[in-house]
Amino acid sequence: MTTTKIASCLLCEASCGILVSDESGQISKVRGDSEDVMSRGFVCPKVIGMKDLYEDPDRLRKPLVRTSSGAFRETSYEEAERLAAEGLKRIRDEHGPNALAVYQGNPTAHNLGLLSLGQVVLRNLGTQNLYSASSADQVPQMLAAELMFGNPFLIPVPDLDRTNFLLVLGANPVVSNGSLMTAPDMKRRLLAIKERGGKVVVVDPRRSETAELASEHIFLRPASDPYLLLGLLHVLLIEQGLERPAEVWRGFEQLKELVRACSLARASEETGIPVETIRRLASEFNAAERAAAYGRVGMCHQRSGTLAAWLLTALNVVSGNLDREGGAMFTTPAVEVTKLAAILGLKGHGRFKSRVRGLAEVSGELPIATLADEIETAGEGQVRALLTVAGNPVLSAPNGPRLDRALATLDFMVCVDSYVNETTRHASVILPAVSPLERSHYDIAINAFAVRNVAKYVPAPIPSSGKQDWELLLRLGLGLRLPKQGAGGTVASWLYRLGSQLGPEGLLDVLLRLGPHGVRGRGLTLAELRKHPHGLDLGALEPRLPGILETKDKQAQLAPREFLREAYRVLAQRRAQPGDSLLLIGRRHLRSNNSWMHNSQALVKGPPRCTLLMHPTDASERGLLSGTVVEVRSRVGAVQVPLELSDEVMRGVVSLPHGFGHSRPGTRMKVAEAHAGVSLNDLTDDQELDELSGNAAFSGIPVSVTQFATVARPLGESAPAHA
Ligand SMILES: Nc1nc2c(c(=O)[nH]1)N[C@H]1C(S)=C(S)[C@@H](COP(=O)(O)OP(=O)(O)OC[C@H]3O[C@@H](n4cnc5c(=O)[nH]c(N)nc54)[C@H](O)[C@@H]3O)O[C@H]1N2
Ligand SMILES: Nc1nc2c(c(=O)[nH]1)N[C@H]1C(S)=C(S)[C@@H](COP(=O)(O)OP(=O)(O)OC[C@H]3O[C@@H](n4cnc5c(=O)[nH]c(N)nc54)[C@H](O)[C@@H]3O)O[C@H]1N2
Ligand code: SF4
Ligand SMILES: [Mo]
Repeated sequence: MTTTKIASCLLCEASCGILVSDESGQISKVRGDSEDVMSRGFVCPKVIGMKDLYEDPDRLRKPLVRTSSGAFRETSYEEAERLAAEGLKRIRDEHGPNALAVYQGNPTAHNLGLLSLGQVVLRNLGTQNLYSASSADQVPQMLAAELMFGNPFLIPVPDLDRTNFLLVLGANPVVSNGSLMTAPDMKRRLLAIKERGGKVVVVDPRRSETAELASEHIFLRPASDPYLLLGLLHVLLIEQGLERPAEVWRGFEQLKELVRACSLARASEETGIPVETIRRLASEFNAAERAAAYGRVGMCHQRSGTLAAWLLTALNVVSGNLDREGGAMFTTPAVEVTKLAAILGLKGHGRFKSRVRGLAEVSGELPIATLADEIETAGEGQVRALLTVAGNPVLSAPNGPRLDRALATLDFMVCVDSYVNETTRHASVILPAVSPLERSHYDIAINAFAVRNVAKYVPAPIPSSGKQDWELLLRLGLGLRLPKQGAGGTVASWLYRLGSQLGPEGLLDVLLRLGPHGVRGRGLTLAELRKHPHGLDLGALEPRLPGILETKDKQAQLAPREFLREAYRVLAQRRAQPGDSLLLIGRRHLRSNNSWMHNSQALVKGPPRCTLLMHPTDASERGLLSGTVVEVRSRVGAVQVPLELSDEVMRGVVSLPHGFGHSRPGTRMKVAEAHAGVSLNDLTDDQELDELSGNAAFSGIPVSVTQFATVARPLGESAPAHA
């Protein structure tokens, strides 16, 4: 008998609606749901991962504990949970709360239980050592939102379906399927801009898949985005003398003064973009009836990532495109993440600093780039135990090998994850996470960044035999005698008690009722939402200023003082001459997702993807041939990888995908190990940070590239049997 269940694909931010068919207990098919309120039947090739993850024989079904011989042994949930809680509690009792660190990975963002109860537990641990993938990702955008609008989650989203000009800086939505811009079927939506007479302009050191379909692609030197933005603002404010925007904006004169200090010649010199191109781009952007500038990880992964995120929003403001139809807008999500953030202590920055490097927290978290320092450096508050949830920092953090070595020295480590991977292989206890098909779902985070206001709840399409992440964390919390008064204060501990009574669904119901579409709006509840299994459309984005501002004076800040100070400091420096170095950037692939979807045969097949892309002229200058193995060396390490020549990267730039490097001993992912590749983060530098937010500055790492071997066989790939 076949039954078909409505669900959501939880593999990326697009959150496409899917239909899961089950034939006598076996998943027979996963396909797009044509009635889904947002995706209307669209799915990408990665969707097969939902089935493959469920069926993957390497996925952990039982908890693992490490025995005295060093090997893992399967055990019951009861024993694993007890050992995990005891181990963490012992460290906390002996060395204080800061001796226990937490790292949360990216899939947390797609997990109802982890985003509701999970956060409540983790924010109640009372440790300052909270880390997450955010500081390898979007924390510059959060800090810019915090200082401009008063809440880290007030990040404007391009009104993609109504804009006539989309300027894309450091994002590749055709491959990533959109990020902080949730909109399934990105290709169609981008092409639609061109079809309605508009323009898509992509600024990227690589002619990406998005650049290929754009109206125009402009190469820029890695990590020079703030200069391009200063240049664009210089054209608008100084050359064209644009007027002060609406009353709600403070700091217009200060912004103007700043951009005056950056001449177009300087902007051009830093970015490698001709002055005339900067001038034309500024004019076209400003002249467009509705325009939105959008930036993502390529914009954030740089030493001035926060400056770039701020100036990008400033460009939207001064051109009159912020908070208006077709521009960059704020959402009205059914669960108000801004309020949740406030309750959990996520509002604020610089309230405490990291022990070793003195790096400031943002939203209650410290930069992942400094976790290894905190583990390695002895003294009061040294990190001795780590809890990881849905993350693989050995592959995702800058200078992964150093963190890898540091993890091996921990007294105790608990991981909540589905695999024994490069990180969890160090665990004392692994608590298995069920596959995405075994979880109910509501997108607390993603809906807050969607190009339409939508809400959708789905029960788990496949009944689970394992425990949910949130249950595991709640049990750990109980073992640690929580709630104590955590970073979020008494409200967070109250929420802990409430949440543990209600569970994620109960908490979700409360949050929906308290949200803008709840008692204050159309009376949305979870019961009501359940009646719309394909999701509920809550309307297009609407202007929301000044009502949503959370700054002290209820005004929006166009030129926050901290940002100005940093911008002048940066302007006073000159670009270091790279000498013979090439600048390394990353890339993503449609059939891959960070480090953890390389264990699906269907998704890894095809030519090897972990190659170094280099411009043919740079290669011939170094006497390097396509298909041979080169050694790439940075300050922190070296890898050997096959070379692929292409003029899609600009001269002086090389690109390696992130998320590979599956050849470390002790992992249990057979398919991934056979397609190991090398880790980009064996080369990236834990000392290279965005000054303001502490975000990892992955983009533009200086490297040298030399011949390693003339054999074409990619290292890290299995040798052919006859070789
Ligand atoms: N050089 C470079 N480095 C980068 C990036 C880059 O572009 N360049 N990108 C950065 C970005 S944007 C990000 S977000 C990070 C990602 O970095 P991480 O979040 O640290 O790593 P992922 O590879 O996403 O690994 C996710 C882990 O979660 C597990 N998992 C999946 N679903 C669940 C679940 O529901 N519950 C639990 N408990 N576990 C689950 C998987 O098995 C996997 O081990 O990497 C960053 N690192
Ligand atoms: N298929 C797939 N989808 C994914 C993921 C995945 O791994 N695979 N990861 C998910 C995650 S965690 C995230 S955060 C999102 C990220 O979503 P995006 O930000 O759209 O992801 P990327 O493909 O990394 O795009 C970054 C772009 O920035 C460019 N770039 C690099 N350096 C610079 C620079 O200095 N300046 C400028 N202007 N551009 C630069 C790169 O060449 C690249 O094209 O994608 C999500 N979706
Ligand atoms: S774009 Fe692909 S991976 Fe992302 S949610 Fe949709 S089907 Fe899943
Ligand atoms: Mo990310």
